[in-house]
Amino acid sequence: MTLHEIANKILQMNKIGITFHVSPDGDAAGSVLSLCQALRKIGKEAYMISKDAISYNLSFLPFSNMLNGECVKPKDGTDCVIILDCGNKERISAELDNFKGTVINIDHHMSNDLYGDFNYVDVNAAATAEIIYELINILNAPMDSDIARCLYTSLVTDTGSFRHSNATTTTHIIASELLKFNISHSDIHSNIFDNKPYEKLKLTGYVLSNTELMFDGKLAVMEISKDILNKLNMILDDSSDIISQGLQIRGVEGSVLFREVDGGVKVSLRSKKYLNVNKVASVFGGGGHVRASGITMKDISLEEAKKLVLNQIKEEI
Ligand SMILES: [Mn+2]
Repeated sequence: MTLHEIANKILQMNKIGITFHVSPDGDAAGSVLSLCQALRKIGKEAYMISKDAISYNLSFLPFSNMLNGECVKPKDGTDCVIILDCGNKERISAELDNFKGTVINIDHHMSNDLYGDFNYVDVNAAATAEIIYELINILNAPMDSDIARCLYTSLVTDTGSFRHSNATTTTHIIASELLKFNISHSDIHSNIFDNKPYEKLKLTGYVLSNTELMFDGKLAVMEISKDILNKLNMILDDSSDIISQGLQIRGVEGSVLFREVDGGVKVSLRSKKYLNVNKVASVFGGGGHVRASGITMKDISLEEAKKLVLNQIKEEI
């Protein structure tokens, strides 16, 4: 299905719920917030569904206070739910079991399992927000600075401030179009990145000083146990900034972070140039992108998870 066809489907709907993946990152939040505003501008009864409240560093985004974790399922009379930036059904941040309306899935994850009635997945888009920018244009919804700030935030977060290899000419062209709406890219950057709790820096220091190098220095291995989080008395919502620091080491191709959670281990994977971390993750039922992927492993210890995943990386690196 083309994006024009998706746009035509949306135009046929009136009451529209929009959601994303659980634990929304900048791309998920920015995409949902911008599409919701755009749909309201063309007269749709659009609203957002989210099981989580938005994280602190994204709370500067316009209308983000409406993402408070209170609306967790479609409201009565909803024609359609649009799911953004979410690769699989299990991660959708909405209860859709009793929903009889249309489900539209718009995403850029390679591992997307096409769970929607209508699906649009563009793996070449650096962020889902790139697709949403185009969709907003097709829908003829007027762009404004609020929408532009949300979309720009998505681009910044999913491209690591335009430095990952996923950032294309298109990404930069869209960014420059958004900047025409008089938004401050510097303020956006500060809000996202210079906004960490003190404990987060302490944790980062701890994780970094315990990072190990494996496979001739090509892989940085990090871990976060429940123990250390308890010691620092903190709840960790996002560890993507920690894992990416592993890639700063000279000669390193990949970085992996094992994090102990209730009922198992979460594994994050990043790479620089050739290691296909999506391939590694898919072996364990995870996925994402070629340079950034994740796995959730249930009923397993930190040590067991490390053994299994590191063995798989050894094959690929
Ligand atoms: Mn994304």
